[in-house]
Amino acid sequence: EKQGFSWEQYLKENDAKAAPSSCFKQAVAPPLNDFGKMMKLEANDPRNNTSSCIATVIDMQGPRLRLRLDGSDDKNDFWRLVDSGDLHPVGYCEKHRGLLQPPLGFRMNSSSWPGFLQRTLSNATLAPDSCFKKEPPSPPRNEFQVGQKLEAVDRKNPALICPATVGAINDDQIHITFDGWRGAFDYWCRYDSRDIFPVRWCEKSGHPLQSPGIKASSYKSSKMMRDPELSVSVSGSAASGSPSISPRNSQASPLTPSSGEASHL
Ligand code: MLZ
Repeated sequence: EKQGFSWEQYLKENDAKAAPSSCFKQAVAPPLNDFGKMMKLEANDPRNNTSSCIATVIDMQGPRLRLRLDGSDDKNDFWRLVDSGDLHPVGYCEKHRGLLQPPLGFRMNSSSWPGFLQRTLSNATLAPDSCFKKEPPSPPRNEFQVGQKLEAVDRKNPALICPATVGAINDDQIHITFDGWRGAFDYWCRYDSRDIFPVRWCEKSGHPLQSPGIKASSYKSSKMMRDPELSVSVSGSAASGSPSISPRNSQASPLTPSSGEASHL
């Protein structure tokens, strides 16, 4: 976020280090986004990864595309980087002896698929080859260390990239913990996941970066004043020796009061 969040200040305040960019499977310079909205391409169905499908660019943020599979509903959109290895120009599947498949949950009956495919591709704007950037290589091994800061996709709100910390490491897996969010959004991923980025990637690529949630201590005081019920459960858990607040619905209880985020659900 332009006005608010500064990595420089944040790292200093938290006496923290950024994970070096050599840890990540991301291009040193973020790739350019040459796609346009409504362009069509081929992508694997995220819910059925062996299927190649036709996808439409619904939205874009920096080098990320919000994609919707043609014939699917609007509830299963997904995001991919323009240098993702599973995006291809229309025609790629056929050239590689494959058949384009209807997406999982195709809205019509399957006998109408060939006709649907033909209709969806006639008069479509196909993304030109030059839009597709080469996928960067994976670093040879997991070099992350616990405590390092990074930027990571919030997989529950995949339009968002947020400040995060490496919470744990297990072989090729790292645990992504979102700063200020008490664990509700955390996940494990491979060290070469495309959902994690070095500090300042958003700034460099023109992608918005969310601000971290606020610290549990300041959260308690501000939230307690507005929510007497929570204040009871806070003191209750403190009395029982529990180290953190345990709200009834952790997902609906962000640590942040930040106004701009309500619309992301
Ligand atoms: N509206 C959502 C946004 C959560 C974003 C958290 N990112 C780590 C919520 O408040 O649950």
